[in-house]
Amino acid sequence: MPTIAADPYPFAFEPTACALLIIDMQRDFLEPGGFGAALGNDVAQLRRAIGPNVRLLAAWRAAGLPVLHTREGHPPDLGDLPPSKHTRAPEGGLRIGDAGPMGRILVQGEPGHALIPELAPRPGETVIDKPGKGAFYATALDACLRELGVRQLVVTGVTTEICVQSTVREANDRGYDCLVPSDCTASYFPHFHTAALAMIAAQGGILGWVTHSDHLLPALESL
Ligand code: TIU
Repeated sequence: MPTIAADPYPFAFEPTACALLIIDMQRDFLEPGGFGAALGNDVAQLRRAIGPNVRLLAAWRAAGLPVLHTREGHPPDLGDLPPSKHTRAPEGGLRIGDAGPMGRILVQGEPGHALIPELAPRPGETVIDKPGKGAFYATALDACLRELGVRQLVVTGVTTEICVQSTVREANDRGYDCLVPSDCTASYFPHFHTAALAMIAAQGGILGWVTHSDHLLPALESL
């Protein structure tokens, strides 16, 4: 069984029980003119995770291991959008459901809701639509992973301290071992990125393990 160098200690990678879970690499978060930019954020901070995700995804596909993608968003009637999530936005800025430069913000089917073309899912890869920050809340993700026999997750995507960390926390509570490659995740706020990764690996790996894709790629290539 390959071992991956990680914090707080090496991760015992079980390829037959491990899936790649790519969180919310959507145009609304990563492209200029999307939701993230409308909130005043610098999307360049997130875009640095694209290249490392492209390389990891290619290696993961070549190894024939399961890939799941998530998208944060809501149906056009915003039926699963809690008022609390709708109203809590920077004053005067765009809100979920409003018309933005890439269609209605975070609404399913709109251009901005789509995954970025660099990481477009392939047929056979699962895409989970999620209304919340964590990918397990109000989705079939847990059932899907159990069906696949998955016990370990490599979690990547954006943003480190919001949807990635929420998902790692939810997965950890459900008994999954999570490994997060630091270069494959990103935040609009670099200090939050650093802190969120530190929180995952702290206290003996209280939420999971943190690595770099440079440690993961050779293990995939050796399969
Ligand atoms: N996917 C995700 O992290 N959703 C967010 O809204 N993140 C922010 O950092 N705003």
